[in-house]
Amino acid sequence: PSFTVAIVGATGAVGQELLQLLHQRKFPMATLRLFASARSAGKVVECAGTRYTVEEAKPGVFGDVDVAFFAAGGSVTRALAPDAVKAGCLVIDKSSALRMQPDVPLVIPEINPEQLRTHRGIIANPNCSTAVTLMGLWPLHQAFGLKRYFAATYQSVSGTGAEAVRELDAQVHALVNAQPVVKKVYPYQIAFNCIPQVDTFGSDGYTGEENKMMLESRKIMGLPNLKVSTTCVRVPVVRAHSIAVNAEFERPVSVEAARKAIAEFPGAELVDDQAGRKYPTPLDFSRQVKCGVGRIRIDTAFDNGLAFWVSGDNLWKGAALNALQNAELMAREGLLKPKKKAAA
Ligand code: 11C
Repeated sequence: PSFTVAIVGATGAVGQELLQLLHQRKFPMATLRLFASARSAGKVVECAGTRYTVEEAKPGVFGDVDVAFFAAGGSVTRALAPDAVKAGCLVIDKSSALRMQPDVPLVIPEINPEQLRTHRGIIANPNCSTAVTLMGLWPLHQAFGLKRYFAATYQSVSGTGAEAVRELDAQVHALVNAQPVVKKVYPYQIAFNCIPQVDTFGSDGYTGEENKMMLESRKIMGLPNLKVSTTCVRVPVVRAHSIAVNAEFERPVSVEAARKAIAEFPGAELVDDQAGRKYPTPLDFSRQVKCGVGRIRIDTAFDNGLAFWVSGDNLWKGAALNALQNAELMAREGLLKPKKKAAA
């Protein structure tokens, strides 16, 4: 079957990636409609030789839509997702608004695809740092049984959005030309610096991003009591997040068995060769379907512990690609059905 597909937030960073990926991966589309705020309505966007006119996202537009990808932030999801669900449209949401709601499955298709069968109109997708971390952690959990993990993230500016990418670029240009640096998006200069704050602080001193990594890891892996402590850091990288992870397991570990588990996991690519100085970097794993895992070694501070490094595209596996993979799997398994029968 072919579907009537919508992207809500089509002009944003994640929406633009979705538009490309829907065409590149040949999602079966009868029609594609692009929605954004009233400000962007009327704008023409071209992709794969087709010109799309952006429409205003508002209640009442989802009548003929089979599946809508929401990539416009939490407030738009809260305002419009219930209307889409009422119209019988499946919502695949990239925002953080509904992820922790008990009746909303939060799905990485390589980890908990069975949850796709439990939806009530909305499927949530994880935060980008969580998604990339779990592409290394999940196969190791399968092999050894995860007990707890610590992590530090190295997050690219595209996670903040297109405006932050422009800010990094402008600051680099200013600095190499001995001109004053302008800061708007971040409170500190991001060029040639790193900022140990992603999102706002909670009363426990952890940031929203750090809290999401803990709560979303528990929900996706089905480990409600998992202990997690992370430090999330913004670095002057344009695209792809990296995470240094130290994890403790129930059962004895070995580097060899860990490498095998990673190599066999469909969401990861093992890049781990000390002699050849091979390990994943964000540049190498930008616009890649898999996340790269390397620097696997026995952790010296934990019993049954492993340390590793993972890099993955925050706009792909961390956002648009994961959302699309969920839709692809639902279409393949007959969980997504077109409202209109194709004309004979
Ligand atoms: C960042 N992880 O890199 C954020 C962006 O919960 O989906 C995505 C926020 C989210 O700043």
